[in-house]
Amino acid sequence: MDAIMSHIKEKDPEQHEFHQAVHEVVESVKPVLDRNMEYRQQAVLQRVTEPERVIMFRVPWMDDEGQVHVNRGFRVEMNSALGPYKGGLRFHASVNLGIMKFLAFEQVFKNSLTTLAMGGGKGGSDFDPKGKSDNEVMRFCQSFMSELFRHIGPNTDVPAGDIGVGAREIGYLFGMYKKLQNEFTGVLTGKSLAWGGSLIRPEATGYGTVYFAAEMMNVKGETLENKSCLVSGSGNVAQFTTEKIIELGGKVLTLSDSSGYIFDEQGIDTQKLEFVKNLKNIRRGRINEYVNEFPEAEYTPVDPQLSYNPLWDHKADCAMPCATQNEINAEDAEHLVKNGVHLVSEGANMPSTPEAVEIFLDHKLLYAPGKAANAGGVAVSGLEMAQNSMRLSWPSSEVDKRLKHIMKSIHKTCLDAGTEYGVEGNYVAGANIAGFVKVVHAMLDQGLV
Ligand code: NDP
Ligand code: 2IT
Repeated sequence: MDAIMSHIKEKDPEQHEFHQAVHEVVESVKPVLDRNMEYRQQAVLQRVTEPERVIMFRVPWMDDEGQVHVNRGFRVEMNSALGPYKGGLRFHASVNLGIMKFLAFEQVFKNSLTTLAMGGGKGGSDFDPKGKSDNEVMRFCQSFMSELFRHIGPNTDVPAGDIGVGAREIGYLFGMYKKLQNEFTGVLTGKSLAWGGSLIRPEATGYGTVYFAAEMMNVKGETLENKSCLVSGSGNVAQFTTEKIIELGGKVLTLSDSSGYIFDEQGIDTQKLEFVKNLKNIRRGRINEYVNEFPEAEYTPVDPQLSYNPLWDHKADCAMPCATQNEINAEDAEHLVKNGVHLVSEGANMPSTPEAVEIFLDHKLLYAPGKAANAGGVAVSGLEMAQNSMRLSWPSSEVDKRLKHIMKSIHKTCLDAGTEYGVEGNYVAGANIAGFVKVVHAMLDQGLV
């Protein structure tokens, strides 16, 4: 195990997020390797940590003033043992190869847990959509797809959204793919309803994160009713996490963006959430505008001098981080524990640092890692692919029923794997083991390819 980690670090010393994600999985699956001595000879760890293919390309585009810009595009096709590569595209200034590889790596095991036939991949660009006009975003998406189209396809690689890629971007990307390929197919998920999208896909990640939390509570004979929750982010995942918590009788106290966070002691109700959706999805504004509309709430801007995020320092029952990686550090985790939080369900990918995770596990919190808790999004993407193949669409009640069923089954799979390998109640180890075992079996069945 140590040899694997040092090999990966030596090869790509700057890919810290990738090292972090691999380290966690390698730690969890030690007992699996101990039970299956042939895995060493088969070099399964080396094989799952090396992407099958990495595509990196230039994305030139012109802004509204005629100025040309160049961004870098990526698609990491990590593992196709269980199906076509599947995973989102992220447009954010921080995107680099290490972040793409960590996300693609997590995606492999997450997709494995969904029970659907999907391999894992991830892509994106260091393009920053903030402050760009619709036309600039369209030209960027078209340029991005003019290279990506030759690498993807409904049975090869099926991208979707992630940070900075929502319905608008998926529309522009799909339009360009269709033009270049002269084919109308389900090559992307998260499409609009009128042209191949699935009902409940926009809601799925957030809803699934809350369904998973409800399952964990159920084991302890609890429900989300009257529970107060700290939610971070204010994008797709945060909005629908909030919506489902409200529906189940809980109370959401916070939302954030990269500039700061709002704290609303009275709770963000349906009407306030509608304001946030309009603010973020249509007007593309900042979360601080919330307090102009609802003066009972407080806004706190990000203070770069602080070593912790004050959002996590409020009394509450639950925390659902829905913004980005490593947004909860050890100090934040200590604050959560001190404030009475006893459940953490991750809507974002790898939002807790390894030190924070250790604190959650030491204090026996109900802690669900992103690859289990946020799998509802990609699961409904899988259902969108199924509907596209059949050229029909299911009603929302049907998709939601399947989503609930999938989240319930992921929860059980994690618990069962934990029990089987002597780490009862540890959802991190459970998710990693169950996700890994299925992928490795498929890889070994398919020979050395
Ligand atoms: P959105 O772009 O819709 O929203 C992202 C939110 O997180 C925004 O509020 C954004 O603030 C904030 N944010 C992003 N980057 C940072 C940063 N570096 N520091 C602080 N805040 C940040 O993305 P999603 O809601 O789709 O994604 C949120 C998380 O959920 C990500 O980790 C993503 O990988 C994960 N996820 C998403 C799925 C999906 O289906 N969309 C599925 C599974 C996981 P700002 O506006 O200031 O950038
Ligand atoms: O991280 C994720 O699971 C996503 N961004 C969704 C991927 C997908 O293919 O729907």
